[in-house]
Parts: sequence; structure tokens; C-alpha cells
Amino acid sequence: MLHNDLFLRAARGETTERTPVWLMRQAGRILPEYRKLRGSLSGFKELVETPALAAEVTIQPIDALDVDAAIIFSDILVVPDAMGLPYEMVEARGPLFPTTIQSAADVARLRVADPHEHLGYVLEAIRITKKALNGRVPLIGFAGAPWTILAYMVEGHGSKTFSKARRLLYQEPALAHLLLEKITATTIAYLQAQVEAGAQVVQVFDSWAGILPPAHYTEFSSRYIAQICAALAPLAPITVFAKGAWWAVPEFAAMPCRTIGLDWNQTPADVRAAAPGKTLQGNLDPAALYGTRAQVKAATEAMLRRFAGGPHIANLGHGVYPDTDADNVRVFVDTVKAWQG
Ligand code: 1CP
Repeated sequence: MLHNDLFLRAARGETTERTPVWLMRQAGRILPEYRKLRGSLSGFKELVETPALAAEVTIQPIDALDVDAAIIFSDILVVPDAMGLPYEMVEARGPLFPTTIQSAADVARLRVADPHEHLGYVLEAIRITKKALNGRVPLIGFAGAPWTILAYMVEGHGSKTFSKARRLLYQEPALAHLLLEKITATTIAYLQAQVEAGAQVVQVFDSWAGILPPAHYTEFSSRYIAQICAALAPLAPITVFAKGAWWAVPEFAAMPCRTIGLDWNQTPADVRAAAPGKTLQGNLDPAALYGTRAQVKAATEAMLRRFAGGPHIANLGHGVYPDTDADNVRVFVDTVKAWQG
């Protein structure tokens, strides 16, 4: 039995006594207990691939910040890894793929991964986390959107422009679709397995949505997100967070996702009008947490007012920045909890 089911009810579109709150990237470097554990290991991958440790880190923000949901500690890049394209996490720089996808032969070599065989460590982390949470809060599973995963597989690392990945869409659209189909098949099986293992809500992160022009977004991203939503909707409520793709809201409104995540450039009233009936999640500017405590409180209250009039899950408009003061995160969380909208 869930002791605190506020997040789950809001994610199902039900009204709640107060607005639930969690933060994207809540498990990670903002918490001293995370940095301590991380420092004792060989690297990020060891943490992600050791289920008991991943579960420990997943629960840290529940203890430290008292948020209303846990998100399984993993990364979107475990999917290419499982498909046969391994990543490395370079200290202080981020992800790196030593080999990238450039040709039809490269795509042909990739497998549609079996989550039980190739991502069993995430599923085991979910099972351990669920047991340890013992119903305190719901657990969120996640995956990257196929377009964002393609972007890393083709580019090989983070980038401001992802110009290699975007070049592929112009020069070899059929090849891009073949790759997107393989990623989508893997992602659907992976999210289904996460739900089976105990994830109660799943979120799709399209972090690089905003670098595509709208027509390309429809063709190369949202059509695959729609397939994921159609496959998952009967199993669990789905959240779609597509950073920078404000113009795609009508497309998400037509999908069976329950919640739409907003970045900080979006206006909640506009999204409500374009997606009636959906729960909205977001969208405080992560940089607002660099303010004084009084400023954080005021900015959080202003955000809550903008979401009035429908179901809302409070969050930031993107992941919390690693150099954010954890005390200010607590002010954000406590302000949401005290809000009498
Ligand atoms: O040294 C470290 O500890 C590594 C930092 C780190 C962490 C804590 C990375 C590297 N990934 C993560 C965990 C992570 N990644 C979570 C954990 C759960 C939580 O939210 O608490 C999640 C949901 C992700 C998802 C993720 N990884 C996304 C989508 C969300 C987003 O922020 O846009 C993306 C784009 C990644 C790729 C990635 N992994 C790590 C970094 C630094 C990056 C971004 C690289 C880039 O800028 O391109």
C-alpha cells in the first residue's frame, strides 16, 4: 500500500489535496551523500550497474528532500549500451560513445535489446527500490525518447547543435527511420519491463526535442513517442517531457500520455488550453534555485499560481543543476507543500 500516493493520483489526472513535488535529476550531485558514495566507486557506470547501490541513491532524495516521488537512478544511455553501442561516462565531461552510428551497416549491427537479458540490472534496481521504499512514495521509471537517443548514438557525445545527428535526417532519412524503429522497439520493451518490475509511472525524456524544426520533430520524434505511449498507456500513466518543443503540445495532447512536462520557457495557461484534461508537470527555471531563500519561495509561489486550474505536479523545467544548494531545493519542496492554492 502507498502511504503517499499524491504523485500517482495527479499522474492519473485525479485532483489531490495538495500539489505533489519532485525534481528531475533529484538523485545526484546536489546531495553530499551521493557525492560520497560516487567518490568511493570506479565511476558512474559502476553505480548504475550495481542494483543495490542504484537503489540506495534512488532513495537518498526521499530521505534528504522529502519529495513525493522517487525516480530510478539510471541514465537514458543504458538503451544504446543494451543495443550494442557502449557508452563511457567521462568525469566532469559527460557521456562519450567511442564508436558511433554512421552507416546502414552500423544500424544493422545493433540489436533490439531484450530488457531482461541486457538491462536486468535496472529491473533489479527497481525491484530492490520498491521493496526498500515500502510504499513511502511511488517510483518513476524512464527512458529517453528515440530522437534524443539517436542524437547521442550518431553524435557520440553531448553537443550544442547535434549537427551530425541533424545532418543524418537530411541526408539519409530512411536510415534515420531504421535506427529510430530499433530504438523504439527496445524502448517499448524496456519500459514495459520497468512497469512489470514495479515502476508505477514512466517518463519519456526528449531532452533534444527543441533543436529540430517542427516538421522534422513530427516526422522523426513525436511519431515514435506516440508509438511508445500507445504501447505503455494500458500499463501505466506516461509523462512526456520534450524540452524546447513548445509547438508540439497539440501532438502530445492527441497521444494517450497522461502528463505533459513543461520546460521553463513554456506558459502553463497556453499548454492547458492546447492540451485540455492533461496533467501538467514543471516548470520552475532551475537557475531560480540560485536565488536567496525568499526569492526561491516567491518564484515557486508564482509558478504554482501559473498552473492553477488543473492537475499539476510541481517540478523544475529541466534537471536540477549540480551546483545547486540542497537547502534551496528544500525551500522549493517545502513551498509547494505549504501552498494553499
Ligand atoms: O558523475 C556523475 O554522477 C554523472 C552525472 C549524471 C547523473 C547523476 C549523469 C551523466 N546521469 C545521471 C543520472 C540521470 N540521468 C538520471 C537519474 C535520475 C534522476 O533524475 O534523479 C536521469 C533521469 C538521467 C537522464 C538523462 N541522462 C538525460 C535526460 C534528462 C535531461 O537531463 O535532459 C540525458 C540527456 C542524459 C545524458 C547525460 N547523462 C549524464 C550527463 C551529464 C548527461 C547529459 C550530457 C549532455 O549534456 O549532453
